[in-house]
Amino acid sequence: MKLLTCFVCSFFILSMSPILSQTNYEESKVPSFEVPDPLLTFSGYKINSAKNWEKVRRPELLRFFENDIYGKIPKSLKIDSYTILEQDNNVLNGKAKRKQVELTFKNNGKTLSYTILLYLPKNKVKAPVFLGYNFYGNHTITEDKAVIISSAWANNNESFGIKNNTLTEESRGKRTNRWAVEKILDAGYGLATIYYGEVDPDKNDFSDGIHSLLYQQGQNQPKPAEWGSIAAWSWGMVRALDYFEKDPDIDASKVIAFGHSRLGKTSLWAGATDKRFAGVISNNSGCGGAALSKRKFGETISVINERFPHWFCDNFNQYGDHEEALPVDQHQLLALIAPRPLYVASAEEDQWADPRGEFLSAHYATQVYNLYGKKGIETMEMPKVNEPIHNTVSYHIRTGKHDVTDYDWENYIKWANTFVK
Ligand code: GTR
Repeated sequence: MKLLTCFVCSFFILSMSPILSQTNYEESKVPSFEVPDPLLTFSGYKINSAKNWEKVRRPELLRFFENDIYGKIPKSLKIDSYTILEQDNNVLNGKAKRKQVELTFKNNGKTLSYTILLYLPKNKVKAPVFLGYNFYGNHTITEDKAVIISSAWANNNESFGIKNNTLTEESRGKRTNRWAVEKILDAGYGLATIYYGEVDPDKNDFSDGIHSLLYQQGQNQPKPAEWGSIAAWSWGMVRALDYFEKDPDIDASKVIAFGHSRLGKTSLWAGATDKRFAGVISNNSGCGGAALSKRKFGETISVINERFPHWFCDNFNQYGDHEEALPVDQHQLLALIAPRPLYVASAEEDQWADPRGEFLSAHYATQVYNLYGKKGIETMEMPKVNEPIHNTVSYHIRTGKHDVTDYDWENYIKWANTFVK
């Protein structure tokens, strides 16, 4: 049965997608390419101070990523109201307070709500917080029976018991392995998580989610330079931060944006667009996240846009198989986070996300951190597996696959203790 499933699976993948079988996994086949200089403006002016970086270069790079990669948010929209749906000040064996807070947004006669699940260290007055989305609902990150199951659309997943695009009790606690809740609390941090599908369902359909609240009359999908889903999810993190500023239990000046994979692309974009995030973690974010696009190793722009046409703005399509035409690369996205602490993490078996491309990106972003007198990834030599480099810009590659593990969290906590707390 197992063999049969594997055979059927690989047959399906290969026959469905010739592009996947053409994926480059060989370093010798990485094309030679020029790494765009973060400190050289589009008009050829060399930046040599943090002041000029912020005044001239940072804004033009941000604009480029907005217009050509993730897409612009058409207009600002504030929280209409928030409701504490539930609170218990003595949970997880007396370790934590739990809150479930619903944020509501209104525009165009439409309403969107999403719920933040918060675990906060019980005896802390104002806690620093890790904020990150989850893939299958807040109730999957814990066995805690009180966590509300979202009624938002979800991708079907048999092993999680998700049928008819509906989340169920069956998946409660199924993702506890990815969320080191106790370790986070023991270190004096809170954890805030949101089911990403509540902000924008992860499908190529722009009739729902937050996009639909901000259309002009007659519009039913974003314009070519307007936001895709990654920008929408990032927006949701930014609005959560607005709420944190009102919550007396949270230190809103110490919120770290965390994300894995597509949600790592999301945490990077959130950190780039909102300087209030005190730090950013990219866990295995790969193509369109931390990895350099021009290396064409593992997932590429054309592949990601074909498989997930809704993630980026339509303007990004022009660079599929034309990476050389891109005047930027992802290290400049990382540089937009400077001088705030940044952690890029890879996994040895996650070649699809191009660990070396993620590492080099952190290295090339470092020159911007250096302008502020901060240390990053100064070397071009990749560290060995499980030998992290901890600086304001940190990096590790761990053994194992595309995932979030306790090892990752232990390192994020160590780094946060030194550079964020
Ligand atoms: C993959 C996608 C990656 C990554 C991943 C995930 O299929 O190709 O870019 O985002 O999904 O989010 O799990």
